[in-house]
Amino acid sequence: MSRKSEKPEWGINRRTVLKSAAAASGAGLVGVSASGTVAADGHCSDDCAAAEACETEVPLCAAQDIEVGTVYVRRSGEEEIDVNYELNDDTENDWYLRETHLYVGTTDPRELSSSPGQFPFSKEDYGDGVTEDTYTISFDEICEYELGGGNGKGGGGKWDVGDSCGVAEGDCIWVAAHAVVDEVLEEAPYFAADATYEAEQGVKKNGNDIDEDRSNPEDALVKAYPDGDFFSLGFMPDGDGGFEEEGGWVEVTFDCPVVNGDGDDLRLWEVTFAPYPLESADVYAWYDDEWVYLGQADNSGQGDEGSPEAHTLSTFDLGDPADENYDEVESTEKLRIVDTTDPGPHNGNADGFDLDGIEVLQDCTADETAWGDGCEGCEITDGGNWATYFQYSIGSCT
Ligand SMILES: [Ca+2]
Ligand SMILES: [Ca+2]
Ligand SMILES: [Ca+2]
Repeated sequence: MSRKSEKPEWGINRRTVLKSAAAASGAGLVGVSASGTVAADGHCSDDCAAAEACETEVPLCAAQDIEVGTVYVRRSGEEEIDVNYELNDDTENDWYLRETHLYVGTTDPRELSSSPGQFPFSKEDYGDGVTEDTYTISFDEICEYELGGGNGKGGGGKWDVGDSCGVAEGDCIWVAAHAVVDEVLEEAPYFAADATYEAEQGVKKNGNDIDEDRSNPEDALVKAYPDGDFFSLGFMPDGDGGFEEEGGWVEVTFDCPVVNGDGDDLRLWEVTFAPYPLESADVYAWYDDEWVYLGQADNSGQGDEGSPEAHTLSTFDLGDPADENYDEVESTEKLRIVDTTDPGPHNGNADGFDLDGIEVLQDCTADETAWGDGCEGCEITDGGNWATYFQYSIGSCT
């Protein structure tokens, strides 16, 4: 259904659009933006008072007051329109579309509800996020809606297609353009420099205190060796001349929760001078009010992945949704690393797993809700959930 390519005469040049829109409706124009398109000021009035136009645009607003992009509605063919979400392209703001839900219809959405989940068009499969997306909607897909079962207006009632579908040139349609957008606050990989921590350090195998330059848990956060220090977990005396199975530990609380993204999500950097007996630690992620075991970190992965020779690396995945054993750790804000080194093969000075850095392998992002014309536009429900709409009158474009 590649309608677009069949009708090259409908290709939109914004300057041309402006001219034709102005010629068609003269003084009816409500506002003209610098980019040469018809701005949608006034498009929420009941009589669709704004100019008929090939194209109209409204700002896409996140969190009610952050302009993150633009929503364009344009006639893109003899019997179709495009609704185009376009995020701002600048280095200050690094926003991505995660989901979009779109209402285009002939019924005033105020008679329905503000539930984006009920909108007739939606996409939730943008993967790692996109900065632009377009819905192409034919005139016969633009319908009346009525509120069906559920809790009624504003309360999650279901939207049913009404008696008629189809619009024509000159008709006024209602648009509610919702999106979930996120901003990359910190790009992966990065070290957990801003994490807070708690720790209980063990002792050396010979029972002595661990060296002072290996005893600050803050040194476990950012990989620094050989230019900085690390934290040795140590062995925990059992009071009976031996050691507990679990030794010293550190718990870190991330500034930004670590999400379970594609592939591995966390990497621990440890310091060992090869050759050396095995040192190990169990690693747990906090999720849903409990610790979920992620696996064992150890000092066997030396020199992997371009690390300096004294570093050993262990990577962890918060889980693969495709794996039937998946524990469903969607994200975690805390990590617990507890020593499990067997003291047996070690000499008396051994002090267990030497944690030098906790590296996050997924971007730190912040989700926001966004609406077309959301900054100052017209709300669907008075005093209800924030949700806005605007109107578009299908212009002649010739
Ligand atoms: Ca993962
Ligand atoms: Ca070590
Ligand atoms: Ca360190």
